[in-house]
Amino acid sequence: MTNLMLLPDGMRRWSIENGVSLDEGYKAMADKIIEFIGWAREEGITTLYITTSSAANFSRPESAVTTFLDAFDDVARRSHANCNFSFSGSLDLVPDRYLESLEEIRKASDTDSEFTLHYIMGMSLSREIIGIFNRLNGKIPAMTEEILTSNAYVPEQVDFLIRTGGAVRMSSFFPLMSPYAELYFSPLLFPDMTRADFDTALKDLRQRERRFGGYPA
Ligand code: GPP
Ligand code: MG
Repeated sequence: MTNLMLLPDGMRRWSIENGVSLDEGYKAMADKIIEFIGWAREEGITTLYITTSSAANFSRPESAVTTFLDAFDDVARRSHANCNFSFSGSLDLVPDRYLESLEEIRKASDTDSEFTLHYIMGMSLSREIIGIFNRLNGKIPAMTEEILTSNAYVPEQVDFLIRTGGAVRMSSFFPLMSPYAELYFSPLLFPDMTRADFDTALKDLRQRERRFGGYPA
């Protein structure tokens, strides 16, 4: 049981490099994610988390926000029939029509599937923690790791994380309660990623010695 988180980055630059609109760039992302889901499933990944945006991404011009939300909605629509689909995050930032659409897709998805596709929308560690505090303040005697984990945007510890686009930073995308996530940074713009690139990333991640703070076995 291995889960993977994907941070697909680099679509604006890909659009410029290829002389196409941002919309076309995000369409290329959507097609690539559909392929990526296939690769992940073939490799035995049980849950694929995709960070659809950080909270800060919502301060982009409305048309750019609509462009990425439409693309992710399209991916969920195209893939939900044979996977268990869900989503979480700073949902107060997401316009209602997208939430309604994703909720409909979630309900129609195959909840018995052995593979889960899960979107994390509007990632932000501070918003996540503030949200948990405000929701539970006065309702629990004390915070525990279990309560924190079960209220986090990502409902389990992330095993592997792949970020494309060349930035070697987590920005707002750090998954809470995932201290031992193995990170892989690729210089590729996401729509350019190939199966061979994916295999290289996964091979690298799989050969890491995961010690979770202990001594080597
Ligand atoms: C960013 O591409 C991608 C998204 C908004 C989806 C999630 C964001 C992550 C960083 C994972 P972009 O529009 O920022 O392109 P570029 O990096 O070329 O500016
Ligand atoms: Mg970017």
